[in-house]
Amino acid sequence: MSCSALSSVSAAGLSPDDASVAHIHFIGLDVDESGVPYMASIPVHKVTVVALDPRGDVLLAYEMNGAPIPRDHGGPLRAVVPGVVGARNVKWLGRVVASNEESQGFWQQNDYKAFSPGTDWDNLDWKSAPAIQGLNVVSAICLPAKGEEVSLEEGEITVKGYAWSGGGSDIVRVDVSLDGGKTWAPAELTKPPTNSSGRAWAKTLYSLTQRLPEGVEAGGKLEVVVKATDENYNTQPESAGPVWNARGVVNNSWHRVQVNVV
Ligand SMILES: Nc1nc2c(c(=O)[nH]1)N[C@H]1C(S)=C(S)[C@@H](COP(=O)(O)O)O[C@H]1N2
Ligand SMILES: [Mo]
Repeated sequence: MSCSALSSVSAAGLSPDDASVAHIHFIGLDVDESGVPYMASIPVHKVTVVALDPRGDVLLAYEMNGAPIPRDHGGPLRAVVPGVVGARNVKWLGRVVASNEESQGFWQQNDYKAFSPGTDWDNLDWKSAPAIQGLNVVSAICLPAKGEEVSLEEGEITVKGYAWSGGGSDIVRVDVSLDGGKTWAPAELTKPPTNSSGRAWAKTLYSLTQRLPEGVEAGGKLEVVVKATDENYNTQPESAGPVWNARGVVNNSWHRVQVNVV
C-alpha cells in the first residue's frame, strides 16, 4: 500500500504541465558526517514521465507485502522508483522537491556513473557522465547452485532464475547454455503481472529442463550460462572486460555457474 508521488505533488499545488519542473528530488532523513542528507533526483521527462503522469508508478511507499516497511529498507516512508537504480529509491524519505535542476547529492554527482574501460580513478571526471537512472538488461542463475552435483543417470538438468531490464523494458527471451555459451536454448518465461502502464517493473522468472549434452562424463564439469534479451533487443555482453569501469557498476555480463557431473 502506498500513495502515488503524483497525488502528493499535486497536493503541493504543482501541475504536471509545469515546464519549469525537470527533476523530482527525494531527500532522506539520514545525514552524512557533514550533516548533509542522502538525496537523489529523477528526471521527470525521460526515465520516469511517471513521476508526474497520472499513469505513473513512482510510489511513496509505507508498506511492503502488507506490513510496514522495515527500517532497514527505508521505513516509515520510502520512494519507490521502479525501473531505476537503487540509489534513487530514497529511504527514510523526509521531503519531495520539484526543481528545474538535478540533485546535487553526493551519490548523484560523484558515484553511480559508468565510464570507458580506459578511464581509471586517476583520470575520471565525474561531471563527464550522466547519473545512472534506468539500467541495462541482466539475468541470473538461481538453480543449480555453484558446485552442485548433476546426475548422469538422471540425464537432465533444470536451470531456473530471473531476468530484468531497466526503465520498464520487458524481457522477451532468456537463453540458457550448458556448454559455456557454445550452444543455447530458450527458456520458458513466467511473466510478472503487468499494470495499466504496460511497463515491466518486476522480474521475469525463467526455467528450462534439458538433457545433459552429449559426451558429458561422470567426474566432469558443466558450465551453465544465461543471458536475457529485452524488448529493445538489447542483450548482455559475454564478459565483463568490454564493460569494465572504474566504479564497477552496470556490469551485466553473462552469469556462469559450474556444476559437477556425478
Ligand atoms: N536515505 C537513503 N536512501 C537510500 C540510501 C541511503 O544511503 N540513504 N542508499 C541507496 C542505495 S545506493 C541503494 S542500493 C538502496 C538500497 O536499498 P535496500 O537497503 O532496500 O536494499 O537504497 C538507496 N536509498
Ligand atoms: Mo547502491
